Amino acid sequence: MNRKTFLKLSTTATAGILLGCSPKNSPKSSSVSSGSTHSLSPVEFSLPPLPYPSNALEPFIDQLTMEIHHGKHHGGYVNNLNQGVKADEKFYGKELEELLAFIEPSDTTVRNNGGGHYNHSLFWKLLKPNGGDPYGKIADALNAQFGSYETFKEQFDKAAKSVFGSGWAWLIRTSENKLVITTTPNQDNPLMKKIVPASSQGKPVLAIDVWEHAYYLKYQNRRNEYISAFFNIINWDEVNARLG
Ligand code: MN3
Repeated sequence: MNRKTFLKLSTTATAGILLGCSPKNSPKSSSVSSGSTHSLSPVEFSLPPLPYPSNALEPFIDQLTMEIHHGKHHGGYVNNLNQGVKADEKFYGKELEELLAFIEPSDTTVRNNGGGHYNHSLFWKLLKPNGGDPYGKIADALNAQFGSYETFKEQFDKAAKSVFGSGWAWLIRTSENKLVITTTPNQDNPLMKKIVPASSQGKPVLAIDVWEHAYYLKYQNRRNEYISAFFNIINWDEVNARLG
């Protein structure tokens, strides 16, 4: 049998099977299929307000940076995400975390902007004025995993400095319940199971945005000073809540 005949036969066979099923299953399968196509609509994402005034993190992060970062950058990710989701039915009905686990590397718009929306929504909550040193569950966990808070700080600081160009440094809780420091490029994050390596996958517990837009107005090229400042404004209540 040549290739053309084979293709023709297999097409006919498939069509025959489908047709053969159709009289018996038609009402049920057609209602299931129309249900899954038409009952889902694109989820509309929105920009969450900052959980504190835009000048609350001064002098570590300045007011203008917060306003542009939140209103323009994060706002832009939300708008572009909504456009990207509307453009393809495969994204319909999916909440944000589900969407991040679902996307493939080639889903560029949803990857960049869905990541941008998730990462920034989390980042605002992870910050607060006068954060101080860790306490409670996270203090114990950091001591157990890294030896001391100081050692954790050194390693997290080093990871954040090591990101080349734009990206994020993370503390994640892995499926084996370990705390691990990792980094991702651009707006990728540890929930993107089909995109980031297994070693970067887990539940985000702490994160720092090291894109230049997060610090350039105040710190210019001095990323290391911005990273040092970050440790003064960590919301350990939120970190403890995320440890679960
Ligand atoms: Mn940012």
